[in-house]
Amino acid sequence: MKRCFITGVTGQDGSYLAELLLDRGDEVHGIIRRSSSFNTWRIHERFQNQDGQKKFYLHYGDLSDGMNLVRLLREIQPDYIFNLAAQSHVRISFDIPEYTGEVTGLSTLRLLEAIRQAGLADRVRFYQASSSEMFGSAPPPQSEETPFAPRSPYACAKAFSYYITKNYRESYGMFATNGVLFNHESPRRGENFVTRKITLNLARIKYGLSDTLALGNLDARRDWGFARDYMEAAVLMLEHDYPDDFVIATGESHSVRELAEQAARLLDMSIEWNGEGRNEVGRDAKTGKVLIVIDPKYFRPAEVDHLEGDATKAKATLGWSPKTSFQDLIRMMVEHDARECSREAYTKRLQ
Ligand code: NAP
Ligand code: F7E
Repeated sequence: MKRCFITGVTGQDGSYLAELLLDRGDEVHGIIRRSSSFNTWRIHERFQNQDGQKKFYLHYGDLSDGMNLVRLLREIQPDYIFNLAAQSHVRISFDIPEYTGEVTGLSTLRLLEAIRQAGLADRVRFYQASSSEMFGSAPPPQSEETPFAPRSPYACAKAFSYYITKNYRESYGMFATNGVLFNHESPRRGENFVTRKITLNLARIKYGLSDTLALGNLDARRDWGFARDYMEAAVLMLEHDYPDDFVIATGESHSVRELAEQAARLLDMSIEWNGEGRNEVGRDAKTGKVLIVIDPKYFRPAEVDHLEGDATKAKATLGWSPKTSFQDLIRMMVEHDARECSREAYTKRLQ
């Protein structure tokens, strides 16, 4: 049984990771931020300690509060620390660059220092949620050998976190590992990331809950995997014999356009594209109704055109490989969102 400490436990990845660890019999401690509205919907229903079996504990905490982190680590004495907390939205990082640098970058250093001050540097195993965004404009396929070329405040902050993690490994001999994860998604994905935005809003259109979906760059390509598979990799990294840096990816990429077409097909709609650039629209081929429009507010000041990872090292060293195909991932997300929208539409009809 391992005692685990997770920052970002209320997020997509944190919820899958906590589930995986609890299912193995581990004890899980997560920090949550005080918020004026509930932010625990991804975890609450799932991990109540009702059966007396699951060892799941929440503590108030924020990555910007170093003293609290030291106190919590001293009290909890974790074996594993997973640093998943971040301002994780790339486009929004252009709106709040300083805050993103603080939380997504500097806070990793704060947490690593808290580990040292709590006297845990020699025994704790630390996982840093690094990102394929750090590769930015580097051509695919990207691997552990690819030089970083970050294209956003988010990516620059993640690059700082990557290097400081490596630095603490080299300077203090800490078991500090970077998981360089390519995009990973799920029905629990935040609604303003493009996969979930598409599956949810096309389902809303299908059930008459909204009219059109506004998107940005349709031609960006990403390597999309399933969040739960990627959290399995995070655990394998901390169970490995030595700390290292690993790329986690499916090795296959698709454009935003292909993603929209695939999600529409699963909802019995077929998209036909007309026009160019900002005037391009996606119509339902059967009815001619406009389903997708372009809104320049979703363009980024600097775009990352093509991410496609090479996870050969993780496969060879950790024995990890993705279990879920792109098609199955999108089907899982569409089915989830269609179910929710059908329920909402039914309730509305009754009112
Ligand atoms: P997410 O859903 O946006 O979750 C982010 C988590 O961080 C939430 O629990 C959030 O808490 C917490 N958080 C934000 N600011 C915080 C602060 N100041 N103090 C404490 N907690 C804070 O992100 P995700 O998709 O699960 O990703 C997990 C991590 O992996 C992130 O670091 C992300 O940058 C990185 N990553 C993600 C991907 C991906 O494709 N998903 C790929 C590579 C790397 P609230 O609920 O209170 O907001
Ligand atoms: O955008 C394009 C957009 O916001 C993907 C985070 O988890 O993965 C994620 O970052 C692509 C981009 O993810 C819309 O321009 C088009 O090219 O879903 P996204 P991301 O920026 O790749 C990395 C690995 C992380 O580490 C991050 O934390 O889709 N796109 N139209 C759009 N994107 C959004 N969000 N909304 C649109 O309307």
